[in-house]
Amino acid sequence: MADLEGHFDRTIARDQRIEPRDWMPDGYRATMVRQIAQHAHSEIIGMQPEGEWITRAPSLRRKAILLAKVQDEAGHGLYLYSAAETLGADRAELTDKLIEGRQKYSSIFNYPTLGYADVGVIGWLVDGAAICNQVPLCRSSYGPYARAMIRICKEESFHQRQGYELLLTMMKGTADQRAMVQDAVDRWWWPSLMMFGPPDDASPNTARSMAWKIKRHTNDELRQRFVDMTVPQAAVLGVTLPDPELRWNPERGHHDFGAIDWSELQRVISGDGPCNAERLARRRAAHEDGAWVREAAAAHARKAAARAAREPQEVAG
Ligand code: BYC
Repeated sequence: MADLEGHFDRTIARDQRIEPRDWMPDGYRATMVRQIAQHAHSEIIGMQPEGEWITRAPSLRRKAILLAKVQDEAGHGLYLYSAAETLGADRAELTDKLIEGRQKYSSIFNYPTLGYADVGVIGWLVDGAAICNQVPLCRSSYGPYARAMIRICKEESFHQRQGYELLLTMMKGTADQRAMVQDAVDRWWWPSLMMFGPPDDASPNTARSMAWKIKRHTNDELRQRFVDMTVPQAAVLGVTLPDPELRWNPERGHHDFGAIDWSELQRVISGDGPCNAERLARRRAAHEDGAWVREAAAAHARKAAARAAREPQEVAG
């Protein structure tokens, strides 16, 4: 046992990957399943806010782009559920936990998409925050998660650019279009900062996850990186970020920003955000509607297995 633990500690210390067959402490396995499952659920629930706009996209080009993006998110969910399965988690059980409200997903997807500019702002800010958070996870210590993250980040980067390009187009349009963009930025800015999680001094998991190199940066470090990255992009777009205290601090070499309303994050995480009930009801209905597909696939797999078991005997006979 001491040998196994020593091997695990040395693998982490050398910055090598922990793989599914390696011994790992129970706490490491539980943390990875928790984070990967929450991440997978976020991708799947995250299809809803933008998905609502597929039928209302203003042109065929915008519809094709949005469809591709939402499909990518389904794919991300599937890679991540597969990564959780390598840890012994059962995907059906994870789905049950999500639809019964026993496992979390990102707070950001509990806000409504009120106009088409929201699609652009989600791409710019939400996918931008996701990239900031996820690029370091490509170096996360658990191999299947880190590898899934490489592909996910490539696609998130395309998502971020499509959002920014959509907003640039709208900002070159009419005064009404510019007002729609500004309104969406005003509504999504603070929730985007909350995506990075509670402040470090109120984050129960960060220290352990940093020691295990699951997380490579703290929540506050990544939030700061996101603010620093986004301020110049807002200037190019010509939008105002809704924070009067936002300014460059030459001493810190970073932007200072105003206080985040952590009670709002707490409320949204605990199920009382503007769209929590709607998001879960929709997910639950989709799961129930899809029951016949799962049953048909399982019946087909049973028949194929029975046929494969019979065939060698038939050949022999
Ligand atoms: N929302 O100790 P902490 C996407 C929870 S999908 C909800 O700091 P940790 C996209 C946290 O889980 C983006 N819950 O935790 C998809 C923990 O819960 P437990 C999703 C949150 O894990 C479609 C508790 O609060 N990205 O990009 O060290 C379209 C205490 O927090 C949130 C990921 O999942 C939140 N915002 O750090 C477009 C990335 N924040 O202990 C885009 C992977 C915290 O009760 N995950 N909580 O279970 C991570 O990097 C980390 O898990 C977090 C939290 C930074 C999120």
